[in-house]
Amino acid sequence: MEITSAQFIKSIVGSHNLIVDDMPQISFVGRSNVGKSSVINKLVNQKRLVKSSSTPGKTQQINFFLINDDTYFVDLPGYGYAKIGQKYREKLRKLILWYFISGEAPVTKVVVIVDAKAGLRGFDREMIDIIREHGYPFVVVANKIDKLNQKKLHKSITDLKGELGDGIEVFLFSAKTGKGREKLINNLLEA
Ligand SMILES: Nc1nc2c(ncn2[C@@H]2O[C@H](COP(=O)(O)OP(=O)(O)O)[C@@H](O)[C@H]2O)c(=O)[nH]1
Ligand SMILES: [Mg+2]
Repeated sequence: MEITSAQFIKSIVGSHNLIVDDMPQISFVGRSNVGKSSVINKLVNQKRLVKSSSTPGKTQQINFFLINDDTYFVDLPGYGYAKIGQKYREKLRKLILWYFISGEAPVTKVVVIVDAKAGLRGFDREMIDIIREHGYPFVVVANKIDKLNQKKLHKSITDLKGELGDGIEVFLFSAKTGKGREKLINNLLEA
C-alpha cells in the first residue's frame, strides 16, 4: 500500500460540521508534542500538510485530510499541554471525547501516538479506555524511537506492551528518520 494523494479538506472547531460520509476515518490522537503532526506528515510524505503549531497545545480544531481519495486522516487536538489553562484543557478534552462518544463519525481505526520514551500517560489511558469501551479498533505508535538506544527502546516497548496487554499492536516509529513508515501505512490502509 502507498499513499498517493493527501489533501487538506477542512478544520472544524467544536462539534459542528463533522464530516460524516461513506468514507472511513482513521483518527490520530496523542499528547501535545509527541509528534502527531510530524507522524502524519511523514506518512503522507509532505513536510507541511499538517502544520506544526508554534504554540503547542493551541490547536483546538479537528482537521480532516483526504487520503487516496477514499479515507480520511483525522487529526484531533493534542492533549495535556501543561502550560494552557485548566479550563481550556478541559474544553479540548471534551472535544476529543465527544468525537468518539457521539458515535457519529465512521471511525475505522484510532492511532494513539505516544512518545517511545515516556510511554502511556494519564490522558492516554483515559483515551484508550474510551476507545475500548466504544469498540473502536486501535493501534499504538511509539514515536521518536531515534532518540533511544536499543536497550532503552527495548525496555520502553516491553513496558508499553505489558501495560496494553495482548492483542494491541504497537508500531515503532520515527517521524524524523521515517523508520516504521511502511509497516504502519500497510496496517492503516489494509482493506
Ligand atoms: N527526534 C525526533 N523528534 C521528533 C519526532 N517526531 C516529532 N519530533 C519533534 O517533536 C516536536 C513536536 O512535534 P509535532 O509534530 O509538532 O508534535 P505534536 O504537537 O504532537 O503535533 C517537534 O520539534 C518535532 O520536530 C521524531 O520521531 N524524532
Ligand atoms: Mg500538532
